[in-house]
Amino acid sequence: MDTTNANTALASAFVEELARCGMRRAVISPGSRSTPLAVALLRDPKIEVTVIVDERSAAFFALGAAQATRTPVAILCTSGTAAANFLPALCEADHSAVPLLALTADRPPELRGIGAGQAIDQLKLFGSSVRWFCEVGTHDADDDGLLHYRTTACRAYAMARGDARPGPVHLNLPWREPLAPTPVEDAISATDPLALEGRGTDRPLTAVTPYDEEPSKFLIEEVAKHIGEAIAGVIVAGRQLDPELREPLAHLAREAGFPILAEPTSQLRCGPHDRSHVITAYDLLLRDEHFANGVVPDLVLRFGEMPTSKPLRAWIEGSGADQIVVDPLGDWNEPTRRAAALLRADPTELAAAWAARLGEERPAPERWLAAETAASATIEAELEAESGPTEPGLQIALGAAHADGDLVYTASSMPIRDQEAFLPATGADALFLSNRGANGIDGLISSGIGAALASGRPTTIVSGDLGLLHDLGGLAALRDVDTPVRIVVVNNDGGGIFRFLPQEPALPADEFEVLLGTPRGVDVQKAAGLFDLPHHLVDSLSELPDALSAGTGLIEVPVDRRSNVDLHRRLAERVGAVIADLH
Ligand SMILES: Cc1ncc(C[n+]2csc(CCOP(=O)(O)OP(=O)(O)O)c2C)c(N)n1
Ligand SMILES: [Mg+2]
Repeated sequence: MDTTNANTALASAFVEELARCGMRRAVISPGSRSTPLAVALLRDPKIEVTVIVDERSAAFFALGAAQATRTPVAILCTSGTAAANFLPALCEADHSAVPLLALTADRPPELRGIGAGQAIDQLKLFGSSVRWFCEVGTHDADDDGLLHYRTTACRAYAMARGDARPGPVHLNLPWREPLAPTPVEDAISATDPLALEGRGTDRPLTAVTPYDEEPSKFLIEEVAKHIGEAIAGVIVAGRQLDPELREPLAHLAREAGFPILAEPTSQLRCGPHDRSHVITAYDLLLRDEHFANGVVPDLVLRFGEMPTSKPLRAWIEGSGADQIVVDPLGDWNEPTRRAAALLRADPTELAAAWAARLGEERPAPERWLAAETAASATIEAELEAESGPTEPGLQIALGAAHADGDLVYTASSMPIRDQEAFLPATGADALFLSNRGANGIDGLISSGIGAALASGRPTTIVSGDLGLLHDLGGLAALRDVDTPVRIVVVNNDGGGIFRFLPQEPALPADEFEVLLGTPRGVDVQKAAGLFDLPHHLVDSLSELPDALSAGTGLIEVPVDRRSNVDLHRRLAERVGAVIADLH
């Protein structure tokens, strides 16, 4: 990495990753704004550079080179009409599936649209002709900035190479002064070796395997070896929809001696499979520093999306463990930006193949399992002592009620977090769904009813009160559904989730309530009346089973969002104290 100044560092880290991914050729058209990248490309010994003045010709030249070698080729230009001249070649690359990386330098946001010259709107300039567009942004040469440039390079290369169809991608890269490699003292503030150096000379920060339905022998054997050698490996299972993954993953966990930290929407927490290695309480357990430090993993095998739990994310990020992500959908499902590999292969096949390769069953992860048992018992006892319904307690009560064949659709506010933290592992063969892609609170009622209709399953929708308000009209669709749809409304009169954020202590109480608490006094009974639906008020969680078995209707669970934060803290503390006694 070139540490002359922040721009040289970011640009050279970026180019370093492209080269480590396998890029060998770049075509540069001259310009000032593109200097940081031009210099980095020219100075990288693995990359052969050709300079062509006309950007249109440069892009077509690169197109020919990429087509002949079937390897991504980068094209770099300065800002303004220079970038627009890439379009014809990118159209051709799109239609003929040729991998090109269009790198357009740009002015930073403060110099756009103010008559500063040579600045056109370059955002999504090539429209649907590119497989991926990314406004890379302006960054300091700190850990976050460098990891972002490195990971963006790996991702762009993988996107151009294609899964399965290669094609062009567009990265827009704004640069601030100095554009020349003039030395600036203390410009590099990064300290993390992964940000500074990446993964070493020949390996990209994140290697991406090409999609392969039948995982290759190499992939199976290499990773199985890695699993076999790991001393403190864990499996992390996040949202994915296929119940077929349960058996092979449970088998793999047993063979490897790894716990499965299972988010409910992974379908691994509940079901008839072997749940002996399933951990449900990881969110509370990992809030305890002593426990978290005692189980630092050396290998993380991740299936499905990254779970929501903040302590889990921080623990993975801080562990320095090799993280292998099975990501068959061709996404970039990697918010830590530290994964060693993204494997594009069928998760069920991979888990089964790895389990079969491992041979002897390894001892169970006793530390995790003992903590899980202690934590679950503690949480249950603490909640039983509560007089009225609570949000965590509701998840335990729901867990006892979920039955084989049920569908559970959970809101993206507190309910999904409480479900992750508190839903016990049970044998119920239920399907857990959520709208966690974009995390909106809109449309939950409609999505849940749509899922009920299409699946024919008895359904439980768990909504917040504002979530209900947002999609009140969605209740009208219930008239088309024959199976029971129980809509549990966690009524804490406002956005309970916001009380967990730093805004709560930072804002005066009245401002917090106006802007974030937003109590709306939703009358759930009247909402039910509007659609001629039964309404059940659950004053005690012991009434929940009856309300659920009454069939379609709104089940209102009144809770207090103010005391909820304290309850969460108390539960974490109690769990911390109990597991401390285990050591
Ligand atoms: C469409 C949309 N608007 C706004 C938000 C921001 N937001 C996240 S949670 C939340 C409050 C949700 O309140 P409620 O449904 O009552 O759930 P609770 O937080 O009380 O669990 C809001 C407004 C969002 N995620 N989606
Ligand atoms: Mg609410």
